[in-house]
Amino acid sequence: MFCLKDDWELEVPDRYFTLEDYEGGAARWCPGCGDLAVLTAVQRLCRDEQLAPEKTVCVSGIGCSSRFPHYMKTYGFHGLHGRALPVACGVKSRRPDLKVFVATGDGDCCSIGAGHWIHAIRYNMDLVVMLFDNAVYGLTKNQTSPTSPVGLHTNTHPRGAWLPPLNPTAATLGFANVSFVAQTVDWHPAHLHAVLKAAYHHKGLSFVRILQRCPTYTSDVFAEMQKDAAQLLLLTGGDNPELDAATLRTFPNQRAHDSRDLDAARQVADQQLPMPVGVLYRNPDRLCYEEFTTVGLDMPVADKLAAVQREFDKFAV
Ligand SMILES: Cc1ncc(C[n+]2csc(CCOP(=O)(O)OP(=O)(O)O)c2C)c(N)n1
Ligand code: SF4
Repeated sequence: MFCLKDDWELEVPDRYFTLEDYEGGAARWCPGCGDLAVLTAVQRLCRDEQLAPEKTVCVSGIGCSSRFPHYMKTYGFHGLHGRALPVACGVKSRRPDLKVFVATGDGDCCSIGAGHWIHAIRYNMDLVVMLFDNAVYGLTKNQTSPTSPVGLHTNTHPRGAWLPPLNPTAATLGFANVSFVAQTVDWHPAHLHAVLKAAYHHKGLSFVRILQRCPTYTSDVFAEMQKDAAQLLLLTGGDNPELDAATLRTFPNQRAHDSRDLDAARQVADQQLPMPVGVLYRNPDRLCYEEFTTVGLDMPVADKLAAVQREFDKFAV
């Protein structure tokens, strides 16, 4: 047990957690917002994996999607815009026993938080990072984000966005020490749940881009994909989750994909139509930074004090 004194140890009886055990405050997202689907998927995952709520932490930055921790009855940290990842890394570096989920928007992660994004991928701590990509700044009411498509009319670009959008999966696959990259959509609950489950079981940072409906500001961006399943390409085989026959039938386009092949993953990530969904890349052998940051955490206090004293003694005059 980390950071708890022996006499604080709690007697916790065996419990079976139901969905209710993870339901926090009533969600205040707009009707039809894809964030609700992701919330439901994470609550189901926690229930399926029987994660103790007091051993689970949801961390976020600022944005509509970053309201996520309020709606989970777990520990939570609703932090500063762009700073979800350093907070999550901090939690993991001192409490590796906690299960940590990160909710971050395309503005939060790919704009103001981009520097932290690069280094969190490199640290590869055992986190599930969910990028809620609605292609816009939602909370601040409709500004262009790094993933907004060219031509999207926003308050900052009323005549349409000019710049080519950033591709979050392709970018992540270019960062050092990347270990897991997946893509899914909020409107396919079975696939969303299966991908989040695969992400949870991966040891290291699992980066999951979720194409997310924002009916208030970007209702057109994913509309065709929602109507026409042929605009999605289901990746199968390799480290992709096993899907049941009924779910498989909902994807007219499928392709076997070797998720251990980084070059193949980069090629798939560059593809826009049909949009690939599934595990693009997984490397279970990447180094995880918490293996270093947690060394000595379970040392008895007397040994820690003695070690500190030895260090001070080196400077004694
Ligand atoms: C340092 C700082 N800069 C700017 C803001 C204003 N702000 C709050 S949320 C946000 C963008 C939210 O967009 P995104 O991260 O994509 O999340 P969404 O609301 O779309 O889920 C901005 C610019 C802020 N709160 N703090
Ligand atoms: S503005 Fe968009 S992202 Fe924000 S709650 Fe409403 S629908 Fe969801």
